[in-house]
Amino acid sequence: MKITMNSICSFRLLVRRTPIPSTQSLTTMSAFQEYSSRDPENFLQKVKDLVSEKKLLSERFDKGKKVVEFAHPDQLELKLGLDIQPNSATTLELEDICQKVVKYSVKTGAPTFYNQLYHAVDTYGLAGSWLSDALNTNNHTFEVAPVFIVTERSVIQYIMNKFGFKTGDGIFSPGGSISNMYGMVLARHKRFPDIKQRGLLGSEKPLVVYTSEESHYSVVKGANWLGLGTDNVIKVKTDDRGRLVPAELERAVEQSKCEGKIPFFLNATAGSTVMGAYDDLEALSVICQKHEIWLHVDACWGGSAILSKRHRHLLKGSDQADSIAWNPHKMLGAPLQCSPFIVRHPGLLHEANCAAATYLFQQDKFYDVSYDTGDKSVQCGRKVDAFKLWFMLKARGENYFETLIDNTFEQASYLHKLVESTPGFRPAFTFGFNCTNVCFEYLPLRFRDQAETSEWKDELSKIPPKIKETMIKEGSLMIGYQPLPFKNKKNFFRMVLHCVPPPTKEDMEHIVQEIDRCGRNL
Ligand code: ABU
Repeated sequence: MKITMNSICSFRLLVRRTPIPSTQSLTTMSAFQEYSSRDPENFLQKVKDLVSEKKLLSERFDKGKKVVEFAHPDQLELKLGLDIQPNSATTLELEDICQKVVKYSVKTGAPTFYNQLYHAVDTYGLAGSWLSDALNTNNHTFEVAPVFIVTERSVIQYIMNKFGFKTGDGIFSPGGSISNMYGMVLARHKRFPDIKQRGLLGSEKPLVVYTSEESHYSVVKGANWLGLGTDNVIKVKTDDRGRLVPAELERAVEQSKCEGKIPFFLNATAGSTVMGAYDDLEALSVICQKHEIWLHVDACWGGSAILSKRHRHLLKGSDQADSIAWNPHKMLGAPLQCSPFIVRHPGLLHEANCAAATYLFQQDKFYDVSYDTGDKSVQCGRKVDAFKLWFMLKARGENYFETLIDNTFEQASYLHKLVESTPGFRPAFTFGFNCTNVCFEYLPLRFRDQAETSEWKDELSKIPPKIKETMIKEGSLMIGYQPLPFKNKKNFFRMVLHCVPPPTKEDMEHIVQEIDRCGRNL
């Protein structure tokens, strides 16, 4: 029986009015007794204790523990007991499930997890996340989310200042891919406001999007979702560091114009997914202004450098961008998801997205309705993502994050040097590293001092997946690998360094030793 407030009320009425319970009411009664005998608050405390006991939080994670207890999907399905029964599970069963969830989940707080562009969570960020989750608020109007609405406004203003926007607006979106899509929608609305109402049908000339060959795949997805067509995404060539070549952009734009198309959107990247490339925003902004193209910066990965005096030069020219996407849930360790999107044009976010729901955004409310920010969003239901970022920035202070970011870049440099100097290792690219991604190749003994023929390359390409399989099955290290066809590269490793937990020289040395241990005799 599904327990709802209605069924509980019916049960209460039943108890008052029916002296001898029927079979049906007995079932209801036992379900209700089970329901009311539960102590969910105590259960929450148990979950918190489990998090502490298993040392899941980054600052205290035991380095010797496995990063993952790997089980194949079919094994895991059996272990977890995923079937939903008519009757409730007991508290003991639930505790067992929680233990298994922790056991079989990847420990992203381990100093052996470098698989993705996210890592461990900042503990104060997590506190902010738990608090906002517990208050279960929808971040659309001031009347239901007063604290979170003002927090979002304030932290958006803070981020705009950091990236050099003197005016503008912003919103937290559900991930970088959606932020990049926000950029496209705003670009289109600014130039062709009629499309909002009339749609794309009847537009004779295709709108063209430009992005580097090294950029994130969400740009292609966005072009699909917005009806622009993936054929109208032009992947512009990059240089040896993975940066979009401005002259190639200019050439591509001229070409589109000759074909009768309308260049309207450039996605520049600040910290690309694999090579960590930072496009030259100053040079690109000049081209964009000349051709009336919106300059959006996907700074989801590399944007955190803005908090470091030593590294913020990588984002020089960000003040010229029309919009910027940044994911503090990546390098900075804010809880997933945390994706602020900012735009330099005040009012545009609302204008492009508003649909004026009369049941939410009444204009005759008694308070300043400019604080009802929900109509700027494509979502109606929107989680509170700003608060956890604001809370961790408040708790830690800017100097703390600056120190962490500088350390992360220093450790990336140290790892790059290790890769250059350790037998069997070599950088994947001659330029070194851009952001805190360190790309390298590993050669088992039998590959060393051999002619590097295409057969040799094909064979070497099989090594990263094999090493990775061993490491995952042993739970010793998680690090990514990939080919990069447009750079004529077969599989190589990509190490991604983050701020939390702060990587150390010892961690970097462990990575090299572990790969060598698993791979030297392959
Ligand atoms: N949003 C990009 C994530 C891809 C990666 O972690 O490699």
